[in-house]
Amino acid sequence: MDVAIIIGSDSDWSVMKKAVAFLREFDISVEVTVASAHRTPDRVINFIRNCHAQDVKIFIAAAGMAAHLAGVVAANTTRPVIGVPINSEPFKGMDALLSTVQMPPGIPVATMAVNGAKNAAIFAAEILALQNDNLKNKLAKYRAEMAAEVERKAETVKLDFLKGAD
Ligand code: RP5
Repeated sequence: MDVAIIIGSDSDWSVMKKAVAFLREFDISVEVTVASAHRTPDRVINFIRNCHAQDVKIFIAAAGMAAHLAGVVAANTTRPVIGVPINSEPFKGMDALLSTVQMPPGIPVATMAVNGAKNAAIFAAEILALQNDNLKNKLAKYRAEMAAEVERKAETVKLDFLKGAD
């Protein structure tokens, strides 16, 4: 197994399924579970142990509010942990962002943007690509397609601009 995703609640799934979609598109093996650092701390630890047994290479941990899930995952593995703060009321994800990104020295979490599920998957792919040329080529193609899309958008806006559209 390449990547394990831990979400703090099923309410995080609608955001995090975008990470799963990207990883599957790139043929990266992934599994997902719900485990909460504060509601089910033993479940988090047991899942991480099980992932180690399956040689999971990267963890992605996503939680909202001040749940500290990614930090707890990072405390229990030396494999890379990517954190995704989830947007929620009343602080719009700022609480989750700070609880994920502001890890004290010694136990790092690579923190993405609030709701940054897709970038978490891309970042995981980039780490795996260090030892996988096929994946490296796929990522290069993905970037080239994004660049081509910007060129198409630029052309569309330019044509509209020249027509004097408001
Ligand atoms: C966090 O609390 C979860 O990650 C979720 O984002 C948030 C709210 O959880 P639910 O009340 O929706 O289960 O632990």
